[in-house]
Amino acid sequence: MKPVQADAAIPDKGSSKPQSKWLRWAAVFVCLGVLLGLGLALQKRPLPDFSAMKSPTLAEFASLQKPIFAVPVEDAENPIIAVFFGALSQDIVEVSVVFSDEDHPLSLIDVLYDSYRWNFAWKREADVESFHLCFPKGHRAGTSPSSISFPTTFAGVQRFDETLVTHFSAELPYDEFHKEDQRPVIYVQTWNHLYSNRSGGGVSNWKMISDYRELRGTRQDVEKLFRR
Ligand SMILES: [Ca+2]
Repeated sequence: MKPVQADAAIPDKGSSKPQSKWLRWAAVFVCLGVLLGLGLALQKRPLPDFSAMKSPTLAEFASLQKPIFAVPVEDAENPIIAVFFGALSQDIVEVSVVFSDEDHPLSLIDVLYDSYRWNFAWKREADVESFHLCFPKGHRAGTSPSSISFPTTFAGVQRFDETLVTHFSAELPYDEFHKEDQRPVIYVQTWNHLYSNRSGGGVSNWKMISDYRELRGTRQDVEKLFRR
């Protein structure tokens, strides 16, 4: 009679147990991570008191042809709450637009992304996106910019509801912008508020925002306000 080879015949129950155990633990950690994220998300920080801040009064800002913003009607829940103007040099004015929030097209990602921004990245739920009005060297007050520069805030041809958005950079001649009352029109093309000089992104309904709270400060100043 041939002897039974016990090792070969018995199913390897022992090796599957640790594997399922690890999977269970991984699931627990993922759930805890999500719950932590959601919990932290509830700790929204209040907005800085913009109403207590004074509007820019310096001559270089008074004569500025301030931009008009074209915003998608479908992004109406995230309005512009303030626009900061700050001189980076004699020839460059930085414009930082503060939106109340930004909403990713996928709701679950939006919740997690909001939490990440509030608690870890920028300490704010508001979205701030900046661009530069670039003037000719030695310009006088009232002169139009020669170009507008978008450092990592240019949308390119991306759609409003792009799920994975790329931050492009571009500097465009001032002539390539539409004007209304001699003011340049900046299109807010994507859900995370990247800009363009033309109507695009699959957006058909735009709302023109020409009156907004104007404040004085560079992007650096804005970030300091939120980190207080
Ligand atoms: Ca959001």
